[in-house]
Amino acid sequence: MKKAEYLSEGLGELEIYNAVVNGEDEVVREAVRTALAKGIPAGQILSDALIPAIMEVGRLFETHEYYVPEIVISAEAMQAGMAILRPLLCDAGERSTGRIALGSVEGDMHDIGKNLLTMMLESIGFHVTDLGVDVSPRRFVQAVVDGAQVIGMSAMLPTTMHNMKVVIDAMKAEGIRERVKVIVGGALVTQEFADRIGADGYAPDASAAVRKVRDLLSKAPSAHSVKEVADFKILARFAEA
Ligand code: B12
Repeated sequence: MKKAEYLSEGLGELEIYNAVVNGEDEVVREAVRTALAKGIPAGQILSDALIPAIMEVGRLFETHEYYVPEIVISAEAMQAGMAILRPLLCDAGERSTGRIALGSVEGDMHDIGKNLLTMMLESIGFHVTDLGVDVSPRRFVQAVVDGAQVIGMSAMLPTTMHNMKVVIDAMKAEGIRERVKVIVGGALVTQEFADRIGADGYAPDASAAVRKVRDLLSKAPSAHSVKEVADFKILARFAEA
């Protein structure tokens, strides 16, 4: 296993990292609670331990040291840690009236990146509807009808990315495309792809996505300003690294 030397052993971040890579969800829960009790901010645990760990899992998959069963177990361990952090990251003082619906497109079961984005948007006060994974175009359209100002679509596979365009086309067919801003993301998604399918925005990571959503909402008639929180800045620092 590639060791994350920069992580602090004493504060428990290295233990969290190793436990995610090894797929030990109970150890992750315990170590996250211990790190919080030692005063490490939730955002730092996420950006310095959980995210680097799942990236390492991705690297191990690419080098054929890990296979799908290992990734599933590591992803579950990561989600176990995120579940503990979620209420802490989402405890925003100021609420925004920005309404966003997020989902992984039809055929795509990856949701860690989407869940991270959901947490970050909630942490700065947006009202986020998580549509889940394998979301049909009809369900995205319904979210717009239900009042979402921004639709966020996530896709991690070359075989599911095209479903983003299917959703945009379905919005056009229903005559609701102009009522909503569409932002897309995921490992293989690029700005060029976003432009090609007619999305309003693209972002390579969750912190850039938050900035993009704020930008899109500021152009919308009912946009409201939102407050940055410390955890968001920590995540932004990670994304820039
Ligand atoms: C974990 C994982 C899984 C888990 C998913 C568990 C879960 N609950 O999500 C499981 C085991 C289920 C899985 C299954 C598969 N996977 Co997989 N998986 C991964 C892995 C290792 C990590 C993905 C991840 O969570 N990254 C961490 C998060 C934080 O990053 P992220 O998802 O990229 O999200 C960030 C940005 O992309 C962006 N973002 C994401 N969504 C959105 C949305 C918006 C609107 C915006 C603005 C931004 C944004 O912000 C996020 C946060 O910063 C990647 C490897 C990799 N390098 O990405 C492969 C990977 C994505 N998987 C891959 C494959 C092939 C598969 C399978 C087909 C494997 C198989 N043979 O069965 C299946 C497909 C299942 C399906 N139908 O979806 C390939 C896809 C690429 C390709 N060329 O095909 C990858 C790249 C691995 C590889 N190198 O081959 N996988």
